[in-house]
Amino acid sequence: MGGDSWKTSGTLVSFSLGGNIPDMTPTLATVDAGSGKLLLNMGPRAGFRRYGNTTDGNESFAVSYLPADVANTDPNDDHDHILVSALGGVQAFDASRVTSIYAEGGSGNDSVTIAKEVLVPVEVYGDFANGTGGGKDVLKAGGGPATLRGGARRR
Ligand SMILES: [Ca+2]
Ligand SMILES: [Ca+2]
Repeated sequence: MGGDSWKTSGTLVSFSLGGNIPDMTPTLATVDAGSGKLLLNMGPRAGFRRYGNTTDGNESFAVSYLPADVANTDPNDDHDHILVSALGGVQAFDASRVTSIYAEGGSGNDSVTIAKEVLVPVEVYGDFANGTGGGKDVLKAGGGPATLRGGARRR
């Protein structure tokens, strides 16, 4: 009897909760399935981050390019990726699915930096696309066609 109950408790201790812990990582951007537009989850889309800070305040987003690496054995990096960095995290998107990048900084002092290696068209607003909102925004375009609007400082 005593031996059986000891075994039961041992099984419980080794039971893994790994698969049951929900992913609480903020969603930094979303690819629109129809248009292939990569929508940065900032400004009016801050709520789409879902976890962590979901407020449209001072936001800083950076978009960079990660070329494919076929030399190693990891199949996950065998194609090019667009990387979105914000809020201390990084998320990778299959570059072949991204046709353009869109962001509205909304309220607050926002920063959006698109690396020069990113060649898809970019449309970025420091505030809201309709011209409302405010803050000192810093926008930097990538290597492709760019529309940058708004903010006290524009680059
Ligand atoms: Ca903002
Ligand atoms: Ca702003």
